[in-house]
Amino acid sequence: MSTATYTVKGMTCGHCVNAVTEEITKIDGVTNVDIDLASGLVTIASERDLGADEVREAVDEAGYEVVS
Ligand SMILES: [Cu+2]
Repeated sequence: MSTATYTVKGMTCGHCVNAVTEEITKIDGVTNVDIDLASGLVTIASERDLGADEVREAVDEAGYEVVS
């Protein structure tokens, strides 16, 4: 079990949050995604350590950008 936090730029409403949540949830091993819209903080719980590239790709797929 591992937890990682990223900052995502560009989310402005609940639809954005849903889109990002959906894409990240598709990553193998992800068990939970928690997003704070105001700060852009995305907390991901997973069964294995995720690569930053996988997360970046999923967020990109949703149309947003990981900034840290
Ligand atoms: Cu939105």
